[in-house]
Amino acid sequence: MKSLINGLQDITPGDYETSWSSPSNIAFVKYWGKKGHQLPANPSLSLTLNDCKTTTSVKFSLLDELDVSLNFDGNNDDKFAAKIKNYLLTLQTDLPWIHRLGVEIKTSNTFPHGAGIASSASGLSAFALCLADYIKHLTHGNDQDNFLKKASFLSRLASGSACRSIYGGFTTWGESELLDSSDYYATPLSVHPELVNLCDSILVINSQEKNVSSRAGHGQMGAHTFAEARYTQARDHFNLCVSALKHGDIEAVGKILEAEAFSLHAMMLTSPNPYTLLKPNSLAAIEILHDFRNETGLPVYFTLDAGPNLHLIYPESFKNKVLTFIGHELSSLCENIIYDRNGEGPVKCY
Ligand code: 2P0
Repeated sequence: MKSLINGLQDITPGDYETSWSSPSNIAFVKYWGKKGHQLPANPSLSLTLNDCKTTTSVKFSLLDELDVSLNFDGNNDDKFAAKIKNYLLTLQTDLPWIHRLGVEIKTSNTFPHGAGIASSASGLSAFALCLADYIKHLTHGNDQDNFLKKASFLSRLASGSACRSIYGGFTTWGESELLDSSDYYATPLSVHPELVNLCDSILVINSQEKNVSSRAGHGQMGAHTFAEARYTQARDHFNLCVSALKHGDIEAVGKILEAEAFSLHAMMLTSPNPYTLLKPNSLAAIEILHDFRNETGLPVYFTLDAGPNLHLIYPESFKNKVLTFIGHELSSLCENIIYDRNGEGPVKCY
């Protein structure tokens, strides 16, 4: 496929300031393993959140050489600035004028670090939206559909899961049987009305920084004994999950949600360099949740990101009962609980 940002080599960059707020997302079918340059080994599917988001403002200017500064929550963050600089340098073939950009970034998150919420998804999609907005400004573009597609393309190159945060509700990424599916950018997915409003209560079991990054975890899939079987399973789960979401079958969705969480963590346990990110309280919470579901029949299911913290997913109509359950039976296992839900996607602040 051709790059979505080609034909822009001869632009002369100028001054521009923009700001975007972009949410995180939680994967129902997981992206775990890559091919080529930032392309997924299997299609994935996620729900965009509402409250857990990053707000980023960027001042672009014309300089003699690329210079990136980044202020995170009021403090300069050279490590994060270096990551953004490296990312921008990966775009230099399509955007050679990147070498002459001044990029002054201010960013903040609504959620705490280490809360089991993908800050790379919200943070890098917020930055990519600012960059896409700058390109749109420089090219006088006004095609909104293409704008979001380009923003998703640019987000993916920064962090795979970030490309799914560009749209609200459910989003898919990766080639599949769906129309307009692509490995290069994400696409929104419409679902049954009964499954539009879902809650995500995040049980923060442990907020310490994990000792194996997602990038390293993806890397281990290259030499993983079970890689091909996992990609086949993920494709099957993807098709089943899309069908269940369209039919409003929360039980079928929940079954896949939990199978995907276990598979993701099984991949880590069986990697060439095995590891686990789970904690004893992660397993204790899963057992309590399963007992509760067996006793009450309520449709509340868990999933896990690449970390020890559980995301409890359930239809909004069961909120009161689930919150009482969490308060009585799970809160003592947690450092903190974050209550989120489906969201509408990114917003331009100015
Ligand atoms: C996902 N995760 O689908 C899966 C499930 C975590 C567990 O995508 O290397 O930060 O930046 O493309 O997107 C986390 O990996 O990896 C991830 P990069 P990313 O949400």
